Amino acid sequence: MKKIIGSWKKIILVILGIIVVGTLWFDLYMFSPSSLKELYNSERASETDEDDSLISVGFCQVGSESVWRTANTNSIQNNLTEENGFFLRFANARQKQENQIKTIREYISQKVDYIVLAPATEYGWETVLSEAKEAGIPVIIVDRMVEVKDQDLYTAFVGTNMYDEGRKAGEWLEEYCEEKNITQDLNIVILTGTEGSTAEIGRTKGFANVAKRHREWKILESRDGDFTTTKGKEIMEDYIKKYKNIDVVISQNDDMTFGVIEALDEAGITHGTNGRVKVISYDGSRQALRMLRDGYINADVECNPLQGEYIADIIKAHKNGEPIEKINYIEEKLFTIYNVNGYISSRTY
Ligand code: GYE
Repeated sequence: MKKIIGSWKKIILVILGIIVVGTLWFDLYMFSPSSLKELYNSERASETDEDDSLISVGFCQVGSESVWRTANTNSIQNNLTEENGFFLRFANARQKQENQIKTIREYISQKVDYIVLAPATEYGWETVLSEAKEAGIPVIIVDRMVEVKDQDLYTAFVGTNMYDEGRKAGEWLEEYCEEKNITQDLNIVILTGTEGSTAEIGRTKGFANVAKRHREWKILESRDGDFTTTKGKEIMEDYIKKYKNIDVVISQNDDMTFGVIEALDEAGITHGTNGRVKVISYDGSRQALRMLRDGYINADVECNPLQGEYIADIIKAHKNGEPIEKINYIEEKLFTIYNVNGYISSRTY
């Protein structure tokens, strides 16, 4: 028994010894002049891993909710590169304005040269944009707009005209009805994008303005699908249960449309060129254009996500003191079965 206790004591002593020596060695290593130097250098590196000759840009993206959004992010990241004279910081706000506001404040404290903001919604930007203005940091608004009293809170806007996109969808339906001699009542359901975003506001207003001319167009319901396939499908399933005679579905982006189509297919309802339900979509992604070509979608209003090159040019021009336009709209098309073939193979997203 005594022997066993004796060897336990030895083992404990050895372990304690190892701990003491280990701690001493660790302290000596960590706080030796060379380790301290390394620590200091790595912190410095993250502060200054940008070259002073580069234009530093903090980009605040809405999220990654759609094919369109991914293409938009890629376009900006591929154009605001170091080879092109930029040092780009990127933040994904996961669809939340509060995250965007936090990121803008971080960019201000990091003293970036420019802030690029794709605002989730139109309202609620006055305070944080005033902070950027006070810090002397020009803000370029991209994709969606901000609703602010003082237009000097941003330097320029690069994006698309969402009101026009809505109008184009309405005019397509108008022409389609004329062409097919459809004069009876049309039951329409709408899936809108993120509430309060320019994409939702513009597309809704633009379409409504055309719809005003047609008393026979009955908008049964309009619901927020947040631009995602999952919500698009959920809403369409509800619409199918609720309304027996849907003639037209308007879905404010392709991702929701993919969900709409799944729901229609599962319910055995035909759609598209020769189908029962006419489908109008927005964005013009490659997958949607293929569906249009194959007759599952009737019309797709293009929204161009390839904005990186324009943004890079505007920032450079502004930096060089050249005059720039305040509002810069990118041109876009309307795709139908008649013209879609020419565009699919060159589509990168
Ligand atoms: O249509 C949608 C995306 O703001 C134009 O946002 C953009 C819209 C686009 O998520 O797919």
